Amino acid sequence: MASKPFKCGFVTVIGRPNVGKSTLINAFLGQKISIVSSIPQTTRYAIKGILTRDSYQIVFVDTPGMHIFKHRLASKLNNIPRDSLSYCDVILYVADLSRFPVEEEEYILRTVSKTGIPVIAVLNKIDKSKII
Ligand SMILES: Nc1nc2c(ncn2[C@@H]2O[C@H](COP(=O)(O)OP(=O)(O)O)[C@@H](O)[C@H]2O)c(=O)[nH]1
Ligand SMILES: [Mg+2]
Repeated sequence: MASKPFKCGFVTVIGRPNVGKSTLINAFLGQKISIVSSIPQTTRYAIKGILTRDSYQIVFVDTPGMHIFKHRLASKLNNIPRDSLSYCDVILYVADLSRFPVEEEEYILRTVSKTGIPVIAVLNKIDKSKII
């Protein structure tokens, strides 16, 4: 009997600070690999979590939130998600429905769409949604 082909890929999780990216990755992995905090910019590096199953392996890349920067550190933090996009197979774009979209949303979507990489939109915090 032919065995299933083993698949492997990188998934970069991107979005504004505090939308729930780290929470989502921790939920996928069933363990806390990434800091979850209500304080924006807690994830300062691209943290990778690997989910391994019989027929696939997914490397989730958690990134600092992307935003329009007002100071130097924040500007550097934008480089991390941007670099993570250069090697991933799928992008998970996380939107926080408890807040109304702002300029940053457009900035991130513009960055993401330029890559040509398939994007899955995750509508998060629907429990506190102001939109749907
Ligand atoms: N109400 C609500 N809060 C959430 C949800 N997902 C994450 N959070 C909270 O949002 C805050 C930011 O989460 P975090 O994963 O650190 O966001 P990140 O900055 O995008 O990685 C934390 O206080 C989480 O507990 C959700 O679906 N609903
Ligand atoms: Mg985070």
